[in-house]
Amino acid sequence: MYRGVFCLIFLAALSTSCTRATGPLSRPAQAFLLDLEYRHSPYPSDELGRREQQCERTAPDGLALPRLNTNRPLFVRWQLGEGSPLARALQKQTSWMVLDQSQKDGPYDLLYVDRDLDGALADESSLRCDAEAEGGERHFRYIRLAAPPGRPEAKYCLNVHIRDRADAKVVRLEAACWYEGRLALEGREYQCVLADANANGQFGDTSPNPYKADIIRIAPADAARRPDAWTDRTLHAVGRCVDVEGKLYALGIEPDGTRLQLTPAGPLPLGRVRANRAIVELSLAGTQGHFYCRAEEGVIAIPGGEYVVHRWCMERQDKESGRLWRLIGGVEPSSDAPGLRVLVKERKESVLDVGEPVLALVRCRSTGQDHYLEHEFVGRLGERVTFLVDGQPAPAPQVRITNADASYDRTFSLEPG
Ligand SMILES: [Ca+2]
Ligand SMILES: [Ca+2]
Repeated sequence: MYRGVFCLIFLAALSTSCTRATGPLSRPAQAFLLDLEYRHSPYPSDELGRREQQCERTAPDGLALPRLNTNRPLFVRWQLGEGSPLARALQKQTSWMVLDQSQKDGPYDLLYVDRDLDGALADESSLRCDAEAEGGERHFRYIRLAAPPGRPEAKYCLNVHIRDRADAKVVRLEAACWYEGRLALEGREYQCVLADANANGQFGDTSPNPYKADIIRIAPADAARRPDAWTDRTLHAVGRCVDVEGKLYALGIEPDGTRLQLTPAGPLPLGRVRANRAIVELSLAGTQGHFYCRAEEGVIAIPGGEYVVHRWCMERQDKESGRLWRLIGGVEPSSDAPGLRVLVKERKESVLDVGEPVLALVRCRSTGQDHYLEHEFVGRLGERVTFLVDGQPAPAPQVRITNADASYDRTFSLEPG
């Protein structure tokens, strides 16, 4: 089995530590404004993000509970952003959920959510999980919170997934809603999608760890709806600035997600990052923004700040065939270890040690008479690496297995999947 990883999306994380991108918007004369519309789906795109956290065994003081079947309920703390309309309606930043069992010693298949945002669970009816469990997870999808009277902005859609193992009771909270709209920007139309990737009910969060930030996609309106994750340059962890086709804009986002503002940024003081000479592109993300930079001789210029490496790309042309090989490394997101950090000082040069050598790892797993081979390419930081040839996935690697007297000699193709 070939365990290739073709996904470089930013996944949001355990912690809710984040900072706001902006306060309420004030409009400079040259700003581009966009009103965004609310969208929701029980099956949101992966890029909308999610966060994982442990369940808790005890209820907070004063939480009004429904009548539960189980005497071992699990509690889920949903930490909301300070500027979230949900927190304003609730008048506090923590909303609670409780998981129940319909049958003694059965799975946690019932969930109570404070859908009317009154701070109580006693008035809520139970939600039952989907019949199908996948990958050891049970799913409560499309939980729609009802905006209280007078607070139409306090609407939200949430998916809750529970991994219910003996050793771990973990929930994954996932925004099942987002905001989007069309933006005319200097003669061109763009599709904007704004996601609450850290699932805290608030839009426009930045973070030093971009995997805990929210996400914005600004793509030409005629671009593919789901671009290839390895080569996409339209998806950005939210930061102070956003790069739209080479031009920098200061980014403003209303915390309720309804409005976006882009203001042309003046010249920003830049620093340089020097990487391997074969690096042709570096993608770095931090509170300043998330930038996809073309490199010259392995060097990029980028606004000063602290960044996390999101992706790097090397290119090499086959002299005989003329085919262009691209080697792309993506740093896997993780909750508290976002990967390699690089500090960029204005008018100074930093060194970033990424690129070759790349290791081809093969693991063998046996279950009785069946043997499974898992393979992946890994960079020097442990990042996942993929190969493209003329823009297409490279042919699957092969493994030849033989024994001492060659009575067994077979070659396997390690296809993805
Ligand atoms: Ca309630
Ligand atoms: Ca958020």
